[in-house]
Amino acid sequence: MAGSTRYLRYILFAFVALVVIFFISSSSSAVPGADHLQSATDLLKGQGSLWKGTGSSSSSSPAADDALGDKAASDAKPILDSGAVNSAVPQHTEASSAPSQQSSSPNPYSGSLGGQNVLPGKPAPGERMNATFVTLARNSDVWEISRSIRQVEDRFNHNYNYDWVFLNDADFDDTFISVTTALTSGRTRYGKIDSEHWGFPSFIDQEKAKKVREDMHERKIIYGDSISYRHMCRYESGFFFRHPLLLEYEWYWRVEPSIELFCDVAYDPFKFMADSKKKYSFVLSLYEYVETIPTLWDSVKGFMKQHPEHIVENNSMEFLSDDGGNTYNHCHFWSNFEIGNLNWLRSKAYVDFFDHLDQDGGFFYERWGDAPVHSIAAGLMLDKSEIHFFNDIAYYHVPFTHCPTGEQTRLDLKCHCNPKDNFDWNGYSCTKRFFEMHKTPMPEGYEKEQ
Ligand SMILES: Nc1nc2c(ncn2[C@@H]2O[C@H](COP(=O)(O)OP(=O)(O)O)[C@@H](O)[C@H]2O)c(=O)[nH]1
Ligand SMILES: [Mg+2]
Repeated sequence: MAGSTRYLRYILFAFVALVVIFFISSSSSAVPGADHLQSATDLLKGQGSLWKGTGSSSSSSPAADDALGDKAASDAKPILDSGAVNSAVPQHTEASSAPSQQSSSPNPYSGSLGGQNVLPGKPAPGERMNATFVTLARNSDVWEISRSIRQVEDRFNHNYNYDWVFLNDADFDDTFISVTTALTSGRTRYGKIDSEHWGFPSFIDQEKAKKVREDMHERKIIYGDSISYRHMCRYESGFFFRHPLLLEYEWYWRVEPSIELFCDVAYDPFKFMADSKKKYSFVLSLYEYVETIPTLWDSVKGFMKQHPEHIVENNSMEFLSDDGGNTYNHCHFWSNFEIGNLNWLRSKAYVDFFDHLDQDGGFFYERWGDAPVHSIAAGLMLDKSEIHFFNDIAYYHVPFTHCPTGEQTRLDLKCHCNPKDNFDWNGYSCTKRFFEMHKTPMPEGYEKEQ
């Protein structure tokens, strides 16, 4: 009897245990959030179908498909199916982020700027000048010019959104166009150079020009043997401002590949130029490599004789010559940076000047650079008050740096250049002469940088 009672007790205990287990499992759906709980297998399956749509490695792995045991997963589209990614994202967001409905850090700029390329920052108030950046470049310059654009945009143009005109003697390719368009905040425009403006003029003696290149090659003169470099110098000297795309603008800012801007540009230099009646500007000046321009000054003197009407009275001859114009001291403004007035370059005076030099053939029989050509033109045909030195635009083009003189300026403009690298007060710079000519005091702190 005792044995059967014990059996009965065991049966009763087992029955109660079954009832309790049943009760717990059926009531678990009432646990808050239980609808969203997934087993590890469910989670893996979910991720598997997401991976399926976004990468080739998982979809090409039969082992992974088998492990998931999910037909739908193995049927998913192979690669880069953005629909699959996007449709999965909201589920994930819903499931995990109810509290983030109250966003703790709204983007203050969203919706306020319109254009998709606009970098964070409010557009600066005020009018815009009829101005553009201009870059002459080859397709192969794309990554070097990208670095320059990013710096110009970060330090200045994301607040101003000026246009950017790119010029090339060949067609720009898709990569160049898409990368540069993505980096700029203003309109980008791409122009091909007319072959008439990029080539040998008919009056050039090809044999003579070839001999010059061979000779310069032997003498190891930089770019001495290059034909394309000569076309580039001639184009920048006499034609870029006449390109149909540039005819629409009054002001330009030239930007070359691989330059750096070290400080914020906290105002609109185009507007500054217009308001203060400037026509040409520079940040670095230096002495030209004599071997590249042995007869340039002879040609300039010929022009002065032929066109005395173009030489202004209050000119900068003192900057260009130490003997009243008899000889050239080789000082020039470095033209890889320029902010200037296109109407001045398109004026009869400048075009007469360029034509005169061009006829003398020195772009091909020597290796005249656009920097001395622009500088001499500005020095003789602009009033000296129309040429501006931008101390506050900090700039680098290999191998020289202009880092603003004056500690407070550098701090105010968040500069990241080392003032010790500033070239301005070095013996090879002509900037001191520019200050002496204007009889203006050197910027504060210049002695410490000599
Ligand atoms: N389209 C084109 N641009 C050129 C050519 N050669 C030079 N450039 C551009 O002209 C400018 C000056 O050339 P760069 O190589 O920087 O000369 P450097 O600064 O004097 O050493 C740069 O903006 C170059 O991208 C060329 O053959 N074709
Ligand atoms: Mg350059």
